[in-house]
Amino acid sequence: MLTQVAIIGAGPAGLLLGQLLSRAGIDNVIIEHRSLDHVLSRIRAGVLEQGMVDLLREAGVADRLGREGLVHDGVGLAFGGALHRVDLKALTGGNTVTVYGQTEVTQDLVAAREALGRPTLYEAEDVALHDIDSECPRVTFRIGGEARELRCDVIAGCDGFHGISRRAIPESALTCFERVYPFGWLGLLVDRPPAAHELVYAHHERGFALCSMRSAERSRYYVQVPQDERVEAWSDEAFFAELRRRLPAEVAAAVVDGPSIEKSIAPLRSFVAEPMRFGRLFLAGDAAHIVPPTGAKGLNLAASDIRYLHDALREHFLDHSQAGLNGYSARALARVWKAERFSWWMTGLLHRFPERNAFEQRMQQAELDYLFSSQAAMAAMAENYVGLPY
Ligand code: RFL
Ligand code: PHB
Repeated sequence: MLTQVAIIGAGPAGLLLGQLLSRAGIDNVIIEHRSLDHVLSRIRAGVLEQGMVDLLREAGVADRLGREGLVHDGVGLAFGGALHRVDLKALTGGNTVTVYGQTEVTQDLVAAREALGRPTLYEAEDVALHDIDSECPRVTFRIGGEARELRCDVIAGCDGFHGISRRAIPESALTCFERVYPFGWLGLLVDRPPAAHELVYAHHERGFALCSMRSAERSRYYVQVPQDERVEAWSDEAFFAELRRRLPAEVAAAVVDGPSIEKSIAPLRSFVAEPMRFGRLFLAGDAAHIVPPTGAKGLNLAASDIRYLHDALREHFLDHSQAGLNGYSARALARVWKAERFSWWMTGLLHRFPERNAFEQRMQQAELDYLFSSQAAMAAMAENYVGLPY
């Protein structure tokens, strides 16, 4: 099998790249090690920056997003028993975010790819990259026990944090930066109306909590839990009781209980691998970097990587220029590090850190107080939350 771009991974990064390339007439094949059902049922992110919405529109996959996405002009921050509002739109000169589940983005991208008749090879086992520092890289894998090979010009490593692409780069050619947080997020999805019209991020002495949503009828809630917590230890009742304890009274009273349709724990990590290229292999999305979910940046960073990688691949295949590919890593990383900083800052601001001493806790308190006493501080938070320009 032969193609121009072999894409490893059918997450949002791989699918979006495939869609943009296909529309530009650049041949591509996606290789995914899970089943289509698994890919379509993963519950993850929910908040899209305007830049990502615009990119999905350019990719021709934003019709349902336009109908069903919820545009939010502001976001709530709760601490000390009170709810404060950051007016994103007013503070950024008109920018907003859109609430639309990653699950829906993935469904729309899969449907668009099927409509174009482009190949995605699901349930691929033993995926391995070869000759990535040559002009003729190859991908080998097995499907249903049968050995297969895909020859290509370029490989896009879009296979997430646990994928094989980053690991195919020699250790000596990669520098990794990492911070693992001593807690995770226990998330619950429920078919009940959200507690508030906008998201509420809450700092409480018992730990962080977040009220989010997928639609006017479906809510997504999170509570901070210790790193080694097991999801089986949490009944739905226990979850809702803990969530309410961490919210201001008026928000807690508006939470509507119901049976969970999904409940899982996500660890929190900051991670960056530099550079995002080795030879003909280009990393994008979670394969190259991870942010803690507090700033809602992970999916959006995957989208900005794909914006840059797609532009570079167009230059390579259509204009026969290497400049874009040569500049890809530096261009992507400049935006990645700023989102890493924001996610790290927001995580530090809102969580309970068991190791923080009394002085550090007062510093955290002072930073929260300062945020809501200063237009400049709030504007800095707002401009990062809606997403820095591409
Ligand atoms: P993905 O989504 O992990 O997709 C990678 C794909 O590669 C496949 N794969 C392989 N395929 C072939 N061969 C192999 N060896 C392979 N190994 C893996 C996988 O099966 C998968 O299909 O990475 P991608 O595309 O880079 O997308 C990144 C986003 O998924 C991620 O950043 C976000 O979900 C992070 N995130 C959030 N981001 C936001 O922007 N806003 C949010 O509100 C937000 N909330 C979240 C989040 C992530 C969470 N979890 C569970 C980690 C909330 C949570 C709870
Ligand atoms: C979500 O709805 O899943 C969500 C929203 C905001 C975040 C993280 C996750 O910061």
